[in-house]
Amino acid sequence: MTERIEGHGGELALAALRAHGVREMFTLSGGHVFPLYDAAYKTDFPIYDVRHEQSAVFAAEAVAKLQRRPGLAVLTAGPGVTNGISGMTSAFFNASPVLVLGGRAPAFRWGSGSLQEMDHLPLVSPVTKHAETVFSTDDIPRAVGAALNAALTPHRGPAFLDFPLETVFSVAEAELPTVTGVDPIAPDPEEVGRAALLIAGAQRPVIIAGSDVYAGDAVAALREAAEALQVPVFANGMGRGSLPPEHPLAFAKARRAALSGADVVVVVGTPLDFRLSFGDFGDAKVVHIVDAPSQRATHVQPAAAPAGDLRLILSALAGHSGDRADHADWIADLRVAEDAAKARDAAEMAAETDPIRPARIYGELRRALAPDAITIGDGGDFVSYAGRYLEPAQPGTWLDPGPYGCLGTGMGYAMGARVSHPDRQICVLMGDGAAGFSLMDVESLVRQKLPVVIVVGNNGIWGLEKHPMRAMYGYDVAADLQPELRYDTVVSALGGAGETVAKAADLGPALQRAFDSGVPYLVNVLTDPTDAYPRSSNLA
Ligand SMILES: Cc1ncc(C[n+]2csc(CCOP(=O)(O)OP(=O)(O)O)c2C)c(N)n1
Ligand SMILES: [Mg+2]
Repeated sequence: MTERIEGHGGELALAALRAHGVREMFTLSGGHVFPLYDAAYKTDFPIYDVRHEQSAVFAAEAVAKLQRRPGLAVLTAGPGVTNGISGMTSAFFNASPVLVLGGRAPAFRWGSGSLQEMDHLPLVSPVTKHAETVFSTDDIPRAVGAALNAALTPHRGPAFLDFPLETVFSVAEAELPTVTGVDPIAPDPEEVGRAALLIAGAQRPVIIAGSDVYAGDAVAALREAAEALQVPVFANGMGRGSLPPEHPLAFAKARRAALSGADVVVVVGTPLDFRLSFGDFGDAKVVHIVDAPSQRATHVQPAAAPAGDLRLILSALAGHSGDRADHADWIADLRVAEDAAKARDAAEMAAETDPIRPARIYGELRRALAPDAITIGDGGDFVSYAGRYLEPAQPGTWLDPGPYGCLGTGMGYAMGARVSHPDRQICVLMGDGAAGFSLMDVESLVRQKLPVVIVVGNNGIWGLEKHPMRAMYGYDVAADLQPELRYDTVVSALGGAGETVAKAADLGPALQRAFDSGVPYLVNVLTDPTDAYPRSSNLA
């Protein structure tokens, strides 16, 4: 059954978007996309606007990541689209189903030099799963459906459409295709069986669960597989919190001991990239479980690499009926390492130093954050500390920029998180350098009544660059920021509120005021500039 509808291009697009479960748009104004606004305005479809297009795409990405449904950004022709490219690229690296709709100069006088005339496709094609210019008004619903289908099909990712001016302003009648949903990709049962045998036969297996476990709604299946096969679980990205921290198989700190001691490393739903030493775990065999065949690594030869729906694969592992080696001693050894590391961390998180070290901020935050709070990291060292000290209690509550590592996600992700979860705590952890990319969007948050708490780790430097540069060259350049800058008064000037904290004892009350304030509130914490995150590689 198909439904026929009539309207201008914006109305046809919006009808198709709604049918596919899109519930809001993030945008920055431009005449080329007015019909999309007109359609939204007339049907009470929420519009959130920002001060830089990259925040619109990051906001859409946060919706996609947190809610596992498509997020939508609408960008005007030319500079609107080019400003969104870092956001699209991040979504591409993060496998986030984001749809970007772009305006486009009129097709009928293409080449004559219209305002903002630019062919976006060669720029966006390498970082999207589907990129298309829609030349005919009645073709818009089909194109929207095709783009969203591509975005939602594992391995997920962004899609892009642009509409020449006359396409989106003209009126047409079109068919609204019925939404069928995305079929799960069936894994090869032999490959799954091979993986199950390897894990069950291992003496010291480890699972590392990544973002696609959450994106693929496979959290419960992961837990069943881990419990059935008795395998310790570590997590990264959106996979963090997949097992509650108190679960006997949940680990976070003993990662080095686990990876150096393991004989089988099972990596689920995340690439074998720099975060996982490129899949090189010494003598350990690697089982790489991915959500689509395209995600099999080409630079390593895993012992097994099942590809397909992660729920199906993990449920099959959970159902493994053959023998299983006893992993109790291995789990107990890791628990000893985990507890020792936890005790070290606890001491650092309680340390009363002057100036404040980042660890203490996280010690205080852990007390202030509810289990379902959304935490967002945007920065260098300060965010590495967040990854180390914060322990997400639930999956889908931790947003980092992902492997593309783009600074500037902060306010966009915060907007998308607030829209997704109106009643939860939203807390952005920002380096002072990172703050420069998106802080102006506090104005958008204030104006649209979207309160969030921003905690700035203000060390007055681009810390993650300054320390390695000094280590490498003995000097550093282009790595300093204004010391003790009052980022809190920037937020106050934009209509929010905030305060500067210089003493560890003042942190707790400041965070309390921030979460109670009901407005965008920035806690500007002056931190120790000599404190460098300990890392093995100097290049990040
Ligand atoms: C868009 C972008 N530009 C530059 C970088 C390189 N970079 C990574 S971390 C970092 C320093 C971040 O400094 P800050 O936000 O102050 O955090 P800190 O390391 O000082 O805690 C830089 C410049 C990047 N990842 N992304
Ligand atoms: Mg800094």
